[in-house]
This record gives sequence, structure tokens and C-alpha cells, in this order.
Amino acid sequence: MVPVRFLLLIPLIALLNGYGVEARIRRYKWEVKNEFKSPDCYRKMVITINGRTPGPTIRAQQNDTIIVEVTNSLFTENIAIHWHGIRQIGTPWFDGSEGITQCPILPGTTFKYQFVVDRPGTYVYHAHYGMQRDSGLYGSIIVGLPDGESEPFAYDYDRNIILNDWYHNSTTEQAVGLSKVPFQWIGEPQSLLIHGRGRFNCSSLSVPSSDPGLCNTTNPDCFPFRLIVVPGKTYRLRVSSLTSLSALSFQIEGHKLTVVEADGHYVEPFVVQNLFIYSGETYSVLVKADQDPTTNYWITSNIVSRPAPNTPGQGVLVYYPNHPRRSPLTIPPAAPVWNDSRPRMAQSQAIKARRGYIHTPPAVSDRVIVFLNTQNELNGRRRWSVNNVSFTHPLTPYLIALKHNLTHAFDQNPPPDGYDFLNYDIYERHPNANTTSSNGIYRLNFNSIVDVILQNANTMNPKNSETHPWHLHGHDFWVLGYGEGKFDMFNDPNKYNLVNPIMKNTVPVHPFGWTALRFKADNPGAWSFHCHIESHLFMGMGVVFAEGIEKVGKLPSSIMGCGQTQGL
Ligand SMILES: *[C@@H]1O[C@H](CO)[C@@H](O)[C@H](O)[C@H]1NC(C)=O
Ligand SMILES: *[C@@H]1O[C@H](CO)[C@@H](O)[C@H](O)[C@H]1NC(C)=O
Ligand SMILES: *[C@@H]1O[C@H](CO)[C@@H](O)[C@H](O)[C@H]1NC(C)=O
Ligand SMILES: *[C@@H]1O[C@H](CO)[C@@H](O)[C@H](O)[C@H]1NC(C)=O
Ligand SMILES: *[C@@H]1O[C@H](CO)[C@@H](O)[C@H](O)[C@H]1NC(C)=O
Ligand SMILES: *[C@@H]1O[C@H](CO)[C@@H](O)[C@H](O)[C@H]1NC(C)=O
Ligand SMILES: *[C@@H]1O[C@H](CO)[C@@H](O)[C@H](O)[C@H]1NC(C)=O
Ligand SMILES: *[C@@H]1O[C@H](CO)[C@@H](O)[C@H](O)[C@H]1NC(C)=O
Ligand SMILES: [Cu+2]
Repeated sequence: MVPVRFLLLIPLIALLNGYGVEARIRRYKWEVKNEFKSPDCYRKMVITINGRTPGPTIRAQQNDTIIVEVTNSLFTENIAIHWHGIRQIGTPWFDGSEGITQCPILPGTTFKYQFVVDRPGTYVYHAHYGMQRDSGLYGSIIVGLPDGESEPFAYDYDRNIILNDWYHNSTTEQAVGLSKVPFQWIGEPQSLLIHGRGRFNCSSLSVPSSDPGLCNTTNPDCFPFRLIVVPGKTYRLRVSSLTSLSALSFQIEGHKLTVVEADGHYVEPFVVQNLFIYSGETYSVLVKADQDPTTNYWITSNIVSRPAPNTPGQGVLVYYPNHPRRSPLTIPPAAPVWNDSRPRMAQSQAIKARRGYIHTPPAVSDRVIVFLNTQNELNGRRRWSVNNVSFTHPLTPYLIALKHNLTHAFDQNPPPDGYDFLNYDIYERHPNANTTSSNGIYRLNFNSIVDVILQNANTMNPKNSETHPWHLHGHDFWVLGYGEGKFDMFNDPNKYNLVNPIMKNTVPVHPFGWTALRFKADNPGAWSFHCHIESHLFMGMGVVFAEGIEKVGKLPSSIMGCGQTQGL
């Protein structure tokens, strides 16, 4: 059966803006389905869009309107799709975060997302329902400049690579384990994917399967990723990570990477041998095909920050006209030391806004919120907490509850703006006996300037702290600084970079460290701010901000239907 596959591009009669530039409407029809695929040679039920994982790439120009009609053809599961990095100014109901901005899209129904991509850059989309992103529902959004404008750097070709980690257990099995008493951790991924392709060692299966097709290294689904380059040319590689758990190091054997873009903002260029990339981040790097063209080179991803088994993601950089099936004769480059966070911290600190493209942050903020991340046991389950509050979703999405004054839809008590920072030892294990779970939210004054300090700490394991990439919906923030140890309220703000901070939507907080952000609460709506690790969010590592609700326009009826929203 041929899957329904449409991709209509309708250059509607100019929605002419002030510059006389023509903004188009780009329409997509997606069918989301369960299918068996073998991205790492091991067959499992995945979620595809129009038969593919990763799904189709959305390509647009600045200020175009994107319309995606999503049909949920899954057997039983609900879905929602988040447009990661798109701020949804004026359309907060199409952010795609289930439980925050919309009710889920039920099986057998179609939902229409419609939004403007108002800034050029590299973005992604992915499921935002439970931990469903892990099942393969994700893809890229590439927004180009308007005709006649050019980037502040030169390249010959533009290529796109999404990095991921991959589990053989289903999302449901993972969720069941994480909710169980006793708690059952998901463990490390079985493989790493480079643009949807990986390689699991089929001989290492502990219980050999009676089905010889279950793990099949000649399945075309797992033919390794190839990037074919023409000698002498420069490539812009748009590298994104949508891992469920892993922090990654990405490299191309023998080639240097010049970082020029991060989360849709131009970076003052700097050169790296390997790019550290955290779930939810996007980068553009320039790579020149300037090495010996008679051979091919490894493209690798490796897990850092966790003691994972060595299951590198491997692809090949092929110098045209070498044979694309020819693997390099060398051994793949070694991974960085997993537990040395110094080079990762150094790379985070090296990312600055490009000269000529600096958005100067406001000099002071109106409110400072410190988020201490801790792990704890709550009712016999392991959870993550922020200032002793482990986040739970309400049945009624916040945006709807707030707009319609449904005060019983969620806990009206706001969670705390900080923790006992004078006395709390971030290097110790704490029982954190007073942790609670709540679905209360942070209400921000409209147009106020908010500082967020992410404070990392020890987990429930001795001498252990993890990397958490935090992602903010609806805004970009300035990254004012990173530090090691406990944030010093009195001295560290003096070291903030107010000169050329990068703006991003996702940022890591390094083990036992802190990260300081500033943003303007200028986008009416309700916005999730959470760790981008699927299992961590599932375990409560997130908060919700709301601002300017009185300025939110009339909510579309398509987002209703769950909790207390029936009949609205
Ligand atoms: C995009 O739209 C915004 C808001 O309407 C406008 O300020 C900006 O100039 C537009 N940019 C282009 C390139 O059309
Ligand atoms: C996969 O899920 C099953 C339960 O469905 C569980 O017993 C098993 O330990 C899980 N495997 C891994 C590697 O997490
Ligand atoms: C694959 O797994 C088998 C069995 O564990 C092991 O002997 C072999 O070395 C592995 N191969 C690779 C390439 O890691
Ligand atoms: C493995 O995949 C190849 C290519 O699709 C196919 O020809 C072969 O029959 C498969 N082997 C098994 C045991 O299913
Ligand atoms: C990393 O772990 C190894 C043991 O696996 C240990 O010997 C080493 O000291 C650790 N390095 C750092 C920087 O913590
Ligand atoms: C919600 O409450 C606000 C302030 O009390 C009021 O202005 C608004 O009309 C109410 N909205 C609805 C839908 O009842
Ligand atoms: C969280 O609870 C611990 C004790 O379990 C306490 O030391 C800490 O101050 C509390 N933090 C907040 C923000 O209430
Ligand atoms: C936990 O809360 C109770 C009641 O508020 C308080 O008496 C107790 O001291 C707290 N425990 C800790 C460790 O903070
Ligand atoms: Cu996390």
C-alpha cells in the first residue's frame, strides 16, 4: 500500500510585508503511523511520518507561514508535535506541548498546526507527548534568509544531520519501568544514530532470537549515513541532537569544524575538533573538504557525561568520486574522556554572539529564580525535582485553564523561586525528605526581565552529577554565564557576559555547575521550561512559566477536548 504522501507548496499570492518581500504559505500533510523499522539493524515498532523516521524536513524562508495537517494513524497512542525553537508569537496554542498548550491529538483524528517561522536558522520538531520522541517522531526545520540576503559566512553546500540515541525497548516499556515501585531505570541506549541510521552488534544479543530477521545487518534501513563531498568545497552542516538521554561528542575524522550558528543565532566563529552537543541543541558548522581525497573519513558520535558502553554512532564522509560503500581504513577517532567536563564547559563558554549580530541583553533583571535540580525518592519512586517540587502534568492544559479562569485545573500555589542556598551542600547526597509533587506554575509579569539560574547538584548516587540540557519554549534567552560549584548570588552576577552573550533556546547545566540565563517575558502564553532528556522530564524535571495571558487571542477549538476543556 502506498502511504498517503503529499507535500504541497503553494506560493499564495503574496502576503506582502513592509519590505515588499513575499512570504509564502507552505503546506504539509503528514500521516503519523506505527511501522516496523530497523534503524540500527534491530527491528522494532517505531513512529513514522509519511513512512519515514526522521520525518520530512520542513524548508521555508523567514516569515513564511507553515501549515502542517497531522493525522494520527497510530494504533492507540495520542500525539502532539512541538516546533522546537519556533517562538509561536501570536500562536501560543500551536506550540505542540501536550498538557501545556493543547489537548492531545487522538488516534484517528487530524490536527492543523499553523505558525510563522519568523527567524532564519536551524530548528527541529518532535513529539511532545509522554516520551514519544524516543520512538522516532522527529525531524528538521530549516529556515532560510529572504531572497537577496546572504549569511555572514560562505559555503558551497548545505547539509543536515540529526543525531540521536536509540533504545530497543518501546517508549511504553520505558515509561512503565520509570513509574514502577521499585523504580526501573531505562539504562543506556543500545546504539547511536546518525541521521536515523546506526549499527547494533547483532552478535551481542543476550538471548539469540528464533527470528533471524530481527537483527539483520544487511537491512537497508541501517546502511550507515554517508555524506558525499566534492574536494575543495565548503559544507555547512546543520547538526542537531534529539537524544533521549545522551550528551554527545560529534566529529569528522581529520576535519576541523568551524561553529557559526547555534539555535538559530550566529556565533562568533571558532574552530573545534569535536562538537559537544546536547539534546535539543542545533548548530551549524562549516567543514572544508580539504583532506587527501583518495580516502574516506569517519563521522562519529560518542556519549559523554555518562559511563555508557562504547556504542559509537558511525557514518562516512565520502570524497567524490570514491565509492560510497568504501569504509575508511583507519580506526574511528577516539571519544573524549566521558567524565572530564572541562572541555565541555570550555566549549559552552566559547559560544558568543557574532559581531554585527549581537542582541544586547537588558542590564538588570526584575526577578531572579534559582532552580536547584535534585533527585529524590517520592512515594517509593525515583523522581527529579526543582526546588523540592517534582513536576506533574494536569489533565487540563495550562493555556486553556489560564485563559478560561479554570482555577481548579491546577495547583494555584506557585512553586518556590529558590532553595536554601546558604546551607545546601550540592556535593552531598540528600534524602530531600520534603520534596513534593505539584503542577503549580511560575507567573511572570508581562514584559519583565527574568533571570534563571540553573543549579546542578549530586544525584542519589555517590559523587555523581549529570548534564541536563534545559529547553525554553516560546523564547530565546541570553546565556549570561556558566560556572563550577555553587552559584554565588553576590559575586557571580558581576562576571556575567552582558557584552556579546549568545541567545539560545537550549543550554546545558554541567555536572556540579550552574548556568545563568536572562529572558524577556514578552510572549503571551504558557510555556514549558524543562530538561530535554525524555526520562528526566517524565520524572518531573520541568516547570511552566505563564505571562500576558490577558493578551492571548481567542483559543482555537481544535486544542480543546480533554480535562475541564470539554464544552468550551
Ligand atoms: C518578518 O516579519 C517581521 C514582523 O512582521 C518584520 O519585522 C520583519 O521585517 C520581516 N522580515 C522579513 C525579512 O520579511
Ligand atoms: C525492557 O522492558 C522490559 C519490560 O517490558 C524489562 O524487563 C527490561 O529490563 C527492559 N530492558 C531494558 C534494557 O531496559
Ligand atoms: C559483537 O558482540 C560479540 C559478542 O558479544 C563480540 O564478541 C564482538 O566482539 C562484538 N563485535 C564488535 C564489532 O563489537
Ligand atoms: C536481511 O535483509 C536483507 C536485505 O533486506 C534480506 O535480503 C534478507 O533476507 C534478510 N535476512 C533475514 C534473515 O531476514
Ligand atoms: C574518570 O573516571 C575514571 C574511572 O573510570 C577515573 O579514574 C578518573 O579519575 C575520572 N576522571 C575524572 C576527571 O573524574
Ligand atoms: C477571567 O478573569 C479575568 C479577570 O478576572 C476576566 O477579565 C476575564 O474576563 C475572565 N475570563 C473568562 C473567560 O471568564
Ligand atoms: C528542600 O528540602 C530540603 C530538606 O529535605 C531542605 O534542606 C531544602 O531547603 C528544601 N528546599 C526548598 C526550596 O524548600
Ligand atoms: C520537612 O517539613 C517538616 C514540616 O514542614 C519540617 O518539620 C521538617 O523539619 C522538614 N524536614 C527537613 C529535612 O527540612
Ligand atoms: Cu535532565
